[in-house]
Amino acid sequence: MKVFLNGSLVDKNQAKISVFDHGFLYGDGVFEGIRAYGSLVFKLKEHIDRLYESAQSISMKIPISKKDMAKAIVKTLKINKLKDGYIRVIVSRGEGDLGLDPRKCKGNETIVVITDKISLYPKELYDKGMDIITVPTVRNIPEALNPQIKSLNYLNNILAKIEAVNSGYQEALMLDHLGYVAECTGDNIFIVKNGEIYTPPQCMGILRCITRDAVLDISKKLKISAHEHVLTRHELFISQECFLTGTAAEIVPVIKVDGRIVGDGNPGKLTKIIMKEFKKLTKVDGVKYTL
Ligand code: PXG
Repeated sequence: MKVFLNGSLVDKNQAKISVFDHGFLYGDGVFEGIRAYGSLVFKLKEHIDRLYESAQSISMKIPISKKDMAKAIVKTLKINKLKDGYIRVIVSRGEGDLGLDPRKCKGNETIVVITDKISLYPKELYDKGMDIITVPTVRNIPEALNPQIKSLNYLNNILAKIEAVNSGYQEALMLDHLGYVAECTGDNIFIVKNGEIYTPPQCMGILRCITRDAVLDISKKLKISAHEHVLTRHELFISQECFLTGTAAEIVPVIKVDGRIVGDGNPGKLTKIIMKEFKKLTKVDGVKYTL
């Protein structure tokens, strides 16, 4: 497997970065997780735009243009002969010294693109549905570290994941500091009530998510009313359907929240329709390449 590292395609075992890289030392950097489906990089423009926005927000200049970033991603997929796969783009502040000051990195940003196959959850969860649990760790407050920055510092989400796993669950529901529903550790949450869809608004301290936006577009196309609305756990407990969305996760039905059975305990009707429509979208909405 080859990895794109600062302009060169190098063997996975040779793809090394400095221990003084501030991404490693401090989590000072940004990343994206993208998927390719049948030689099409799904929503590539949206992912690249979000990557550059995250960088802008942390005052880091990505030293290549968006166009060259897109080329680097496609090139890495091609050299690894991947038609379907996951793409991880990482841009860190680069090599500096010990000490937080980003000026010490002198514009040495490190750019890495890794591609590989992934499946986030076991296949049967997509057929049978998932059981999730609310964890004590709340989502970062926007005033401290805005969750809209897809930064290399994912400890907030990892702590929540640890709590879910320790309790025997695959995924954690995270609330915001006020107790409202925010998102899961790597996916967004939706519910269905009386044939309408609800998801927490972006201002609730969640990442601006690409699969979430795609699901909102799908509901518009299918003329299903969709609302970005503040949600409490109570709304989740009394919902008729629930599902999670994310690039890595895709769309996963949820059948239990904190021990409360959602709907009839099976993946919901609208959830299944949206899963089908999403699959269709992944075949058309993106940047095509040939191997
Ligand atoms: N919420 C969070 C906190 C995320 O990190 C999503 C939702 C879904 O967003 P998209 O835009 O993908 O629909 C994410 C997605 C990884 C990795 O290792 C990336 C994410 C989550 C988990 C792992 O690449 N990001």
